[in-house]
Amino acid sequence: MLVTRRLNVLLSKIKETASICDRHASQFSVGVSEPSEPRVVTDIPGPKSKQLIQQLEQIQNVGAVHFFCDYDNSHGNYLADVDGNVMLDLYTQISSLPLGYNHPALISAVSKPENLSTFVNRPALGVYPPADWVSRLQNALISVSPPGMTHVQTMACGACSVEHGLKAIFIKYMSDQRGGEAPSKEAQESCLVNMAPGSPPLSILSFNNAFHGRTMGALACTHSKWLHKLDFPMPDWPLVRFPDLKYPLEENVMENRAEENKVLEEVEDKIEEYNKKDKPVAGIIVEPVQCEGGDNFASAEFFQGLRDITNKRGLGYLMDEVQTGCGVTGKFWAHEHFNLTDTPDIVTFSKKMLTGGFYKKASFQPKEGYRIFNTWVGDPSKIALLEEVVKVIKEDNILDGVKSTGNYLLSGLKQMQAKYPGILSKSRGLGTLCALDFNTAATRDKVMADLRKKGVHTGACGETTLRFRPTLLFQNKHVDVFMERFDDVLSQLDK
Ligand code: PSZ
Repeated sequence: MLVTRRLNVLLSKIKETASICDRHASQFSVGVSEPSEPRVVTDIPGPKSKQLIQQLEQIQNVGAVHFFCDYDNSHGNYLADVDGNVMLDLYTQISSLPLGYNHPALISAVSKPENLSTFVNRPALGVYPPADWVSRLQNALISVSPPGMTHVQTMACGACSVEHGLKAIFIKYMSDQRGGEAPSKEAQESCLVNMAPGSPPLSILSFNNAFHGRTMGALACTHSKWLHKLDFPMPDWPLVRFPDLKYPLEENVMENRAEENKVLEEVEDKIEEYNKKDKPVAGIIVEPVQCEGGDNFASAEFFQGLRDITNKRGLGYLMDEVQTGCGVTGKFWAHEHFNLTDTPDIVTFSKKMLTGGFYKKASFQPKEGYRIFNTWVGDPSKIALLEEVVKVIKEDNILDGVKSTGNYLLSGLKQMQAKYPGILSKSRGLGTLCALDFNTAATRDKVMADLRKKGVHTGACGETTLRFRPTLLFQNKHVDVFMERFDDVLSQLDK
């Protein structure tokens, strides 16, 4: 009853906001009502946020808390805080909001009586799935699976998905080594004490500046910031530099191709080196665009090169789409832009997909049950929400909107770069996954702080990069709100 009452309050608030909100002609219909511009009434964090931060500090470290939010009063692309400030949100909960705040389709899914038991009962899905589990998986996940991928496994978070994706690669590698035979008694016993042959000294190749999560296996493949890694023992796994490309990509094709070919050679050399020192490489993990590490792009040819190397050597190829998936690049999966001749073996997802998990080729499906497993293996209530997200994406042609807004955003960034050449460089992007670099980290941070004062919330990545991670419902009118304030802030920098 309490839930229903709260929902009703939320619904009526949303209707109320809808009636007072600006409804001027929009570029494409997104079914949400939201303010027409930011509103800043206090410092951010304001007094209420500061008080709550102090209280939280009694319980937790608050070093990462920016401000406290008022989610009831956040709508679409606009995030409200507890002090009554309303910000255009270009960072969206670390890139994890597909349809913005309080989207009517999601509110309606939560309010439907037939969904009640899905939200109330959290089953151990691997052993006791509900009757509608198969159809929900089909609607929410299989209907948007990357081309050629038929199997999917749900999980909790991004790191958890990477962790289990890596395990699927190790299982496949060792199963191939055994020629499909069952593991020996010696293997079964030795793995219990972390010894070979049951615990083989295999490795995974990853790239510098990569981010794949913070659990121990995923962290071994993460190389973006020392804060993530310090103090943790890590396996000796091969690391290769990610191509360092020149932007704009379309004007530096030959030079970039040479750089990527060099890196592909380094990948082959590194695999040989680790095979020789008896730490055979079982697979390669890579992001289609390196996000946390600085929005670093590489070409379709580079990712095809990695596919060729892994296929030639019988290694697994994990494409980590935790941050790039769910349509943000204008295609549902970023690696679809690469037109690979053969799909990756594993594709991990989380963030905008609302549930974690990974797609896998049928050949990467373990034979035995309980090999890729934990208590919940995901959460059906997240799948119920994802089902709605996927429906909205398809019915409202959201990906066309992402492409057109992305083009508009990138051309705006290029104009800004031309206007402030001493400060801005390397405007780049695919869909609305856009970024640009600053001359120094200090300037970037100052611009972000000044933008916040004008009610625009942004995110950083890499050393000097400002990145854009808006919702899929981000439109030209939101770009205009941002650009006006961005220009203002940049023009004031030297004054
Ligand atoms: O500081 C952090 O822990 C952050 S900030 C952004 C992320 C994590 N991104 C998460 C992420 C990712 O971008 C990619 C490509 N792979 C895996 C992950 C891990 O996802 P979570 O955070 O859900 O474990």
